[in-house]
Amino acid sequence: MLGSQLWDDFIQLCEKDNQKELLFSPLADILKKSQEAAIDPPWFYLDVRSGAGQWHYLRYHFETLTFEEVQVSELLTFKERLVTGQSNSTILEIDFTPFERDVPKMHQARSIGHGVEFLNRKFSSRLGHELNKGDDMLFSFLKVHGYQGRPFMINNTITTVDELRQALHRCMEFLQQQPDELQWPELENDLRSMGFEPGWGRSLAGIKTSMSLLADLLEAPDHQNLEKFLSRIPMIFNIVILSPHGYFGQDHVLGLPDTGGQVVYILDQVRALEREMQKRIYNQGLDIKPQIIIVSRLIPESGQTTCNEPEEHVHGTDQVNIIRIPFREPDGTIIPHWISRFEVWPYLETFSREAETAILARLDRRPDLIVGNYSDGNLAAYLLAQRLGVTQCTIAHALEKTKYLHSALYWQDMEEQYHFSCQFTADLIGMNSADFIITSTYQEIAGSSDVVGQYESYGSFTMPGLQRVLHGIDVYDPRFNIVSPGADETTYFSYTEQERRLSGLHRILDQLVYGDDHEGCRGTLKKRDKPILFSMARLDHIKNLTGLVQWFAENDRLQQLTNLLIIGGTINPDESTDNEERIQIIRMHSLFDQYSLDNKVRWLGMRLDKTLTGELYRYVADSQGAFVQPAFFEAFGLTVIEAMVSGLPTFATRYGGPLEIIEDNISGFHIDPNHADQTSEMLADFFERCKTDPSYWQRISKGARQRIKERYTWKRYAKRLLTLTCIYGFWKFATNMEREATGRYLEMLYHLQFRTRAERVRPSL
Ligand code: UDP
Ligand code: LCN
Repeated sequence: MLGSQLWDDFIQLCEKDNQKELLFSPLADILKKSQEAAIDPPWFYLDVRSGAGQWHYLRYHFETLTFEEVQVSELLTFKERLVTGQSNSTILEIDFTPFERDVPKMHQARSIGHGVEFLNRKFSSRLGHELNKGDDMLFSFLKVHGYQGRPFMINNTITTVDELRQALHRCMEFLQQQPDELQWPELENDLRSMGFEPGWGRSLAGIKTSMSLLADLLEAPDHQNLEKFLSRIPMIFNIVILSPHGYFGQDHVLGLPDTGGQVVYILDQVRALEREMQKRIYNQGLDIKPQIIIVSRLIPESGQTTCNEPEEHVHGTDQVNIIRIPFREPDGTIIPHWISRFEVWPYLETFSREAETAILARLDRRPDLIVGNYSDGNLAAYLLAQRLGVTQCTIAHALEKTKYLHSALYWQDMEEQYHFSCQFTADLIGMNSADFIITSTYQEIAGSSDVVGQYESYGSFTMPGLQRVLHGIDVYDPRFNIVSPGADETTYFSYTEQERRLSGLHRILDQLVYGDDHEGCRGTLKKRDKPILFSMARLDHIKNLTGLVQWFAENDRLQQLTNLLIIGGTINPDESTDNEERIQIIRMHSLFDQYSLDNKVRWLGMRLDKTLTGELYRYVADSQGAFVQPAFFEAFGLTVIEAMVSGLPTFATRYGGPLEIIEDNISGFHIDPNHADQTSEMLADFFERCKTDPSYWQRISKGARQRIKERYTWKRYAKRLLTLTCIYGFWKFATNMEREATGRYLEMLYHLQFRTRAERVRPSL
């Protein structure tokens, strides 16, 4: 029984029995915080979430009237019994607790997602306490850097920490006497004779800063200086990014099955990363061109896309390329067609081996960082990083576990379609092998006061008959770091920036929005003088675009006040290759028919290119309209930040990332997709208020733009990701964070559990 249902029943009971005071009792407190209940008389079990990542498991006996706290294994076993009907089934228990004894953990919920700050504080004090040992570590770390045989930072003439101290002192005195405009090439000979190699900086000021930071650290380590110094060391020249499953390309891919925000995210991410890497390398005084490789799947039958090409250069970059590797049958035959992300599991191992060969051939050295995306990319990243001994970063974008109700407990019922036995095991391996995990929001890790975080849901769960996870991941682990993405600033900018606006596109937009042609669209907007209520997404069930159409259809006031514009899917169900999408298309048509919406709603069943969508958000803002993101759950929500930065008041789901992106009634509004009437009234109230008080629209629009500018930019993202790579690289080197024992455990999990399950997956055509 879900916690929400338990709570509703409790309220009803209190009202029926006229015992309203019970609603304010400690019992009510516990029931309200219960995520689930499991009942099989005389036992009644509860799992109570008292805060982020804080769980208590309780059981009550109806006959003896006793309440007691139990171990999580007890609750999970009880649940298994309810599902399978079998008692005492023997099952694999997975528990990472014993491997985490030496890993420092945070204790405060507000520290979650700030792992690197915590590690820096924790270890820099340790560096200080362990006196010479800490200095030795820094010294040895400086010695390992170089590029293609050329050492950076210090050379072999400096052999001890004391010598390093003296050399720094001498060198800083020397630099003090040099003219400010000198740069590394002019100083190189002198500095080399003192034991220093390139990497300290290009300008004299830069070199001095790096040297004095190190001198201070050798004197007394402190966490801020440590972060500053480590992020100045030249360590990152090549990055590999893995995104195997979808159609990964630059044209005609958005909206195809399994291809959405992740592609947009990665393409913007690599551009920002390359710029930041180039800037850093230049400032370090080096002349090396960084490279980024995106590894995706080569799909021979890939329609209008370029996903059948083994290589593609990324527009607007110098050295970023997409390399595509095919999926193969065990006999080596290439699989020609697209395969759903739920069915890719048997192919990833050979994919990762072939990727390794291609990467090494291209770079001629090991990459400095491997980033996995989504469950499949993270598993492939694990295999690669393990073989190459490279720092591994995990990005989930969305974890499927919380998207499907009881997806672990009733996995067997969903296995044929979704293969969660593979996916959740891959997730456990990916997140536990990563050196660090990047998330877009806090929510993604640890949820909110009443919603469990996506990562948190891997804390403990059971998949009856397969595995009982007692401790899968801890949200207080310092691996977690919140680094939010941005919206591409060249495409998405405020409607007020008139001089940058693409007014040449307005004729096309007029036609798309108000035209009456029906090629690929349905419905016509008869009245032009109303604000546009706009939404755009893939036409998946979870995106709930049909829900929004229904709210609109059932609210006369909202219909009077606005025009509804929907972009998503295709209007012809026969054109869709995706089952879920087909169901949504049919539902959309039946809503149009049932509520006679053809004169009130415009549905564009097409994918618009990025330039056009960029201007469309602003075009909608010109009409003093708003954007709605009505999803039942949205992991992050790129459309939300795109709309906000364009200046559109945005109403977005309170389930997932948008709850954090938007500050309610300041930079937008939170809506609850499960309470249709309340939400549609809220929308109508907003437009009614704006009619009498246009400054209200302006206020929210300004708040939205400001929020994105302050928090969600790719520039900030790139700086943070590179800094994290340097710092985790250092701690991995300096401590036993390599987690050797965990590595061995993960290998068992991979070979004995994951592979066995993956072998059973037979992809459907
Ligand atoms: N998008 C687009 N054209 C469309 C539909 C979507 O360009 O017709 C883009 C949208 O602008 C956004 C991305 O696709 O950048 C969707 O990302 P989001 O995070 O909102 O959702 P996801 O599809 O990843 O679940
Ligand atoms: C996947 C999702 O479902 C979205 O919520 C994110 O915005 C997107 O990836 C990019 O991370």
